[in-house]
Amino acid sequence: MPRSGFRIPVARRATTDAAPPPGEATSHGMDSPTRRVPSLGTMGSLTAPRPRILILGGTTEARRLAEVLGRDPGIDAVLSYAGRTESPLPVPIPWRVGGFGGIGGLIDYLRAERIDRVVDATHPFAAQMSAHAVAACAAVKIPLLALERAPWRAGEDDRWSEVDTLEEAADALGADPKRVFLGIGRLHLAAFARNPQHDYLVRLVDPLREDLPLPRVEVVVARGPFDLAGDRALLERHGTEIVVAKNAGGTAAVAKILAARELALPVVMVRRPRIPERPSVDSVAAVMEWLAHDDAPAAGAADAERGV
Ligand code: 3Y8
Ligand code: NAP
Repeated sequence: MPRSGFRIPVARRATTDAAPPPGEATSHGMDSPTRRVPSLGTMGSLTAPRPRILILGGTTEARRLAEVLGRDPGIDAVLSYAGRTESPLPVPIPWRVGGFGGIGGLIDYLRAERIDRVVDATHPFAAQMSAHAVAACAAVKIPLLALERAPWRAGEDDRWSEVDTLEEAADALGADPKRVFLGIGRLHLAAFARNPQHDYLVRLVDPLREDLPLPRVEVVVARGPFDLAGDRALLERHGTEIVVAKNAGGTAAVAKILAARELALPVVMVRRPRIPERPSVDSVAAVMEWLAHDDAPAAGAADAERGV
């Protein structure tokens, strides 16, 4: 078992409130007007130009960063969603939804919006977006910093088997029919169609818009963050015998792992995909520290690049 990473709190024997603290998704950011702007350019500025930051979002950490930046008049920031869900939660800074159009599209966006720095606060499994950010920031010569949480690591009471892909996770379920909780979302459910004999419980952010490739499936529609009591009740109600999860890290999705531990259920844990090297931190405070210093590499090249 890997020794690094975020140690999942070991709950006391009795069911405790060891569930992760509720996420901040419902914090004051929720009541801010939705401000989807196509361009930071409309922000304008009567004073010296403020640094322009692109946050690649879609996680609790990205939200927390947006909430801090929303209170900082000295920085222009925009948060970006891919548009994977029907109604992404608003954040208290300008935000955009949709892909950029590959690495080239991201380069064009960075130049057109005169972005000075990028914070990649996407999910550890959003490997393509992160790889594109590395390539585009190198091409435009602007600093990139990743904000990412440490991976979970198993405790002595955990019964994990680790795999590298969703396909391997499907194979790890074995042939005998089982009751399986797939806590992996929607995008990779097709990998489990090879094992139709199991009774699946899946949890989706949005109601179903198409048939799932699984003949025996129950769907729960819920957006995290999740808590231990809720996930334990869900697994007990379903009679889950095995849990499949991605090693997302953080607190918002750990409840199913803690519930599996309490119920002594095996977990098939999908390791994180590889992401190209880039500087990274694991806290909003560290990002703010990085933003406060202009010694990040290549800013000068970026100016030359933009002919300013
Ligand atoms: C669109 C933005 C916030 C961020 C909240 C975090 C926590 C709750 C837990 C389970 C696991 C899963 C899934 C999950 C969690 C946070 C975070 C997180 C896991 C939203 C969001 C977007 C997405 C995309 C969505 C994926 C799916 C994955 C559901 C918003 C709610 C399973 C990841 O239907 C789909 O297409 C869903 C796609 C990528 C993975 C998959 O393969 O299906 N997230 N999730 C983002 C965008 O468009 O850019 O709608 O508001 C964000 C969050 N989901 O603002 O507080 O920080 O991780 N997201 C996993 O961990 O395996 C649920 O059910 O136990
Ligand atoms: P991915 O596979 O790494 O990226 C696929 C493509 O989606 C990217 O090349 C890009 O399209 C677009 N994209 C991804 N993230 C984007 C963003 N934040 N803003 C604009 N475009 C984005 O991504 P993914 O795994 O599908 O994740 C999509 C989003 O869901 C991300 O915001 C991520 O943080 C969030 N999320 C993902 C997971 C997960 O399990 N994968 C979990 C929680 C949250 P172009 O090439 O056209 O630019």
